[in-house]
Amino acid sequence: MLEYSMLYPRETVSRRCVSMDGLWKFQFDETSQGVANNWMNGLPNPIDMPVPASFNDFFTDKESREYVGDFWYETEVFVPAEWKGKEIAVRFGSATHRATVYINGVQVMYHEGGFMPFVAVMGEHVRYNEKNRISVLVNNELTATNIPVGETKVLPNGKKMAKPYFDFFNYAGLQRSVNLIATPIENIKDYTVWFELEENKAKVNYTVDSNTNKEICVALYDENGTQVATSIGKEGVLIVENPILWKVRDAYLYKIVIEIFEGDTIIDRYYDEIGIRTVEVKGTEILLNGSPVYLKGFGKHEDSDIIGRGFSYPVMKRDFELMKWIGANSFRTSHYPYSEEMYQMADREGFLIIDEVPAVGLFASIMNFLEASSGKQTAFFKRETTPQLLKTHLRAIEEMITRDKNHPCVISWSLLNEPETTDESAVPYFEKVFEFAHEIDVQKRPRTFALIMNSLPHTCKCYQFSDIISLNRYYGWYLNGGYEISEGEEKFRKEMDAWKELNLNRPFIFTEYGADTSAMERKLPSVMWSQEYQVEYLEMNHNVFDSYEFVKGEQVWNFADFQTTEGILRMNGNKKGIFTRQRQPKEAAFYFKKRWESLPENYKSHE
Ligand code: GCB
Repeated sequence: MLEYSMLYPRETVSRRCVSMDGLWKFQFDETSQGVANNWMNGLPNPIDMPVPASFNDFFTDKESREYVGDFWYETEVFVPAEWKGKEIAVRFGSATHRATVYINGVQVMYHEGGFMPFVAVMGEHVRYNEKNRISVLVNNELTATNIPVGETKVLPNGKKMAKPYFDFFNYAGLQRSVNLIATPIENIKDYTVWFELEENKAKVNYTVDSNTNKEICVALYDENGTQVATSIGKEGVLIVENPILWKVRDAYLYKIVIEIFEGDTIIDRYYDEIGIRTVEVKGTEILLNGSPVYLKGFGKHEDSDIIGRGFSYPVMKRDFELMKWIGANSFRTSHYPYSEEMYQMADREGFLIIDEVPAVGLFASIMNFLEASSGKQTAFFKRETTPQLLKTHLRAIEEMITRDKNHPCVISWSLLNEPETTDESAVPYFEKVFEFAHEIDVQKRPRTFALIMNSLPHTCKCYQFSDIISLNRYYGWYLNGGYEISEGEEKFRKEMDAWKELNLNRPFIFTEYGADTSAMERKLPSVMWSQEYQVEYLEMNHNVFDSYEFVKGEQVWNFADFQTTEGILRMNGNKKGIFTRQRQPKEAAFYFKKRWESLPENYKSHE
């Protein structure tokens, strides 16, 4: 079990939560002398920096935007004396990719992994009725033993540069909200729910993790605020008569309230929203509450103008409105777990999420998206860094599942994106990763990973670990694009026939397929990069998908254009978006709207 609570911060009768979002102080620490020079007691020459946001795109000079290394954030926060007797902490939604936190100059926390919340407990270092200095030393270097995987190159001029083995800009900083929280000393650390559906009845099984032996009460309320079930104890069952189930694009949420009591006194109270639903894979079907569902949607990114990977309620709202407009029902959090607010909105809107751990770049190439089609091998899992990488990876899985396990929207765990699977050395690694996820997820959600182009039926050594086979395929783009697309289609069908031949009796979904498209280019007849070609490419792909009964979902790459590192294959970013980076539709968006609105939610089911 993780040593700190991952619970989303909330205010209740026993808990306090104050937003620390706003303008912080910020300073680059190019020579990593900040600690030696006592920067935790005050930055010598700071500038203003908004939180939450990536620091990169505010700058007008390239050295700052591309900066790799150590950098500092600092702010002050007032802690009222009324909070005496509580545990006071600063909760970071994330710090990319690693952070050391100092409270009034004293180091209290180190956290690795750029996409997960962590809590820095102020403990004895807190000063009541005063402002407290919070300093964070962040580092954004890419390494062989952290995920996402990449390298840090030192240029002849001494500047460090990010060399990602992945196709998105290495945005960094305090990209999610920061909160000051006060929690009772005896508190609720975590809770877990899982469901059994019976005729006109649901069993909501639960466990509560706390640091007390005092009485624990759990209650469930419907959307009208009516109490529908209660139970006492650290574990138990809440029986809901005539439950309203959480369904795809038709969400219903119950409020769960957990309390620690001493006699009549509430020691701690926490609440959350949960949806009653089951998810499983049976044969080639993905079943939600026992009903087959066909996934329609996107691979996404947390990416937008100016704020980079920073969380923004307005951008999130626009994205959900567009996904509803186009008739989507799902998305994958490619290539890292997203901010918690995204899952909360998906819970309310009834979207299905494939939740992905940041295990991207497990294929040692800066252009793996291209080189995978060429059959290149990099012996990735034979590197001496593999055991350490595995540890980091398992830890990231534990954090993701702990954080996201109670969301009804999360229907599957994606444990890797496009790893190298063509060598036997990948097998023991996969075994550990897949077993671990199964062991710690009480709901036993289906596990998957996204297969790169050269992970084919006869070359992939690892597909057997996947409960859902997820294919990233670019026939008609990286392979046989343009006028050669008919040959691409032939090769595509050949691959699909070979999968069919294997008779795996599992659902297949496409987690990626797409074509770079400039919103500025129109051309009749089409050429690659034009809006016309994007639609033709999609039509070809969908013809193939529609020919195979076992294909149970399509998540196009990508929801919107997004930033990448610069290079000859990317024109100011990846342009495979169905929407522009400003969230306006390309021609393909209207094509998708027509297709997805006409496909039933249970498309291709045997019902
Ligand atoms: C992939 C990667 C994704 C890239 C995409 C592309 O296979 O998973 O991160 O952005 O291809 O557009 O090349």
